[in-house]
Amino acid sequence: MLWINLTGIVLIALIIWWFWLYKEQSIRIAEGSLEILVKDGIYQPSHIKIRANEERQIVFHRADATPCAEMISIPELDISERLPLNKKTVISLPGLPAGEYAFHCQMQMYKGKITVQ
Ligand SMILES: [Cu+2]
Repeated sequence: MLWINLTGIVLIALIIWWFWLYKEQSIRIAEGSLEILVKDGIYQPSHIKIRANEERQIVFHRADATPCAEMISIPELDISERLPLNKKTVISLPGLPAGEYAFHCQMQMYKGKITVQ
C-alpha cells in the first residue's frame, strides 16, 4: 500500500515537472530574429515572447513535407505566407502592442503563439 502511494506521488511529481518544463520552453526574442523549426506537427519553439513596439523577425524553417505545414498565418496581423519545403522564410513583425497573437497552419494543426509584453 505504501509502495503504491509512493508511486503515485512520484507520478504526480513527474507530471508537475513535465508541465513546468513545458511552460519554460517559451523563448524570448531579445533582439533581431529567431528561427522556428516546422517539423513533426509542432513549431519548435511554439511560444515566443517579444517586447512591445519593437520590430522582430521570425524565420520559419519548414522541414515537414506534408501539405499541412505549407502555410503559416497570424490572423490578427493579416499575415499569411507559404513556406517552401526545406527553406527558410522570414516573417517580419512590426512593433506590436502588448497581447497574445496566435499563429498556425491553415488547418490549425500546427499551433504557436507570440506573447508581446
Ligand atoms: Cu496544418
